[in-house]
Amino acid sequence: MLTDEIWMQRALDLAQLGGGFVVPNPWVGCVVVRDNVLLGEGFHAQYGGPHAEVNAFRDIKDARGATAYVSLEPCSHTGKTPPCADLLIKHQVSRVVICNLDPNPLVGGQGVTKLEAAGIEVHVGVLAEKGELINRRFFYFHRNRRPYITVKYATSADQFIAHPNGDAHLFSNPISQQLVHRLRAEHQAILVGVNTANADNPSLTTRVWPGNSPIRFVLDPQARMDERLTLLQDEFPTYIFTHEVKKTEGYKRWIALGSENYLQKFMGYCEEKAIQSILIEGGTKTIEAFIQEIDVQEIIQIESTEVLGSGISAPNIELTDARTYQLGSDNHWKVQLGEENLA
Ligand code: AOF
Ligand code: ZN
Repeated sequence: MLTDEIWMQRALDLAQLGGGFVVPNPWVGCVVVRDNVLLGEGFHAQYGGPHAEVNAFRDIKDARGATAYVSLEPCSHTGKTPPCADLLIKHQVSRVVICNLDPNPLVGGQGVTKLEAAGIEVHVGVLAEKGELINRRFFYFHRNRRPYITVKYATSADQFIAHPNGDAHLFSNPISQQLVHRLRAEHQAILVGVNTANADNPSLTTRVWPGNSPIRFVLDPQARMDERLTLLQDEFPTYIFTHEVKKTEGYKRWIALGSENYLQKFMGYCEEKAIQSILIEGGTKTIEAFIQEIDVQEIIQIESTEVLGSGISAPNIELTDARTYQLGSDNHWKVQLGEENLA
């Protein structure tokens, strides 16, 4: 029904207003409509905060006989808030339209069962592909029980990522930089290798886009990180994955994985800790290792128009299916595999 799609689009638009504040929860929006009149709307605005349905119904006095459009199956579990399916039943809506079912085992179809048992008509799958796209990291994690991995790197036009001596070069412009920070806020963790950490002294936090900072991971098998680095000196947590070294100093933790199957063990650690998504920000060796040994779901290249002539080569990846966007006069943003979320 066309009306269903129009209202669901509204719910999806609202969902995305959760921006960089909801990870590792999904983006969820909800609109309540009766006789084509909008009675209320809301979205999940913050991790641990009220669910979309709670916000949508907050100011509604009478929703009897209304239709609730929810971009994700209403929850059936008592988590940080009571089950949203119960809230819809209490308000006596007569119909619930859902974009995607919730693969989270806590919910997994039971939201629908609960609603139907209460005599509410339930319709699933309106604009399902759009919902799948915006919450692709959440869905991937719950279906596969392993983190969704995005690789991101920035290059010159001649495909170098740094100067020959390893010194960093700023390829991004203010627009692509904002998008990078948006990506950081939308991933649960961010990862670099020790060479990038030592060469760039990055902080890996979210600054030029509103949102939370990801958990910071460094792959440092031989524990070679310079102790003066921001990653070791600031007040935020950093997890350093080594072969042998195991210790804790304040918010900094060194985790020993052994030298055999190191990357596999790292993934095992992430699965155990339920890390939903990881943004890999370099460098070339780390990115190539993930592409060769681990399944990567999304690749993003920022390509500058600048020519370096020589330097450290970019990862050897062919972006055959990439969508390309021009950002400003001197940057291209290429996205491959998972669809882009620039819309
Ligand atoms: C959300 N927002 O609007 C909906 C969610 O820890 P809790 O209690 O916040 O529950 C989180 C789970 O609830 C989440 O993983 C998803 O399965 C379900 N639905 N979550 O954060 C919402 N509707
Ligand atoms: Zn809920």
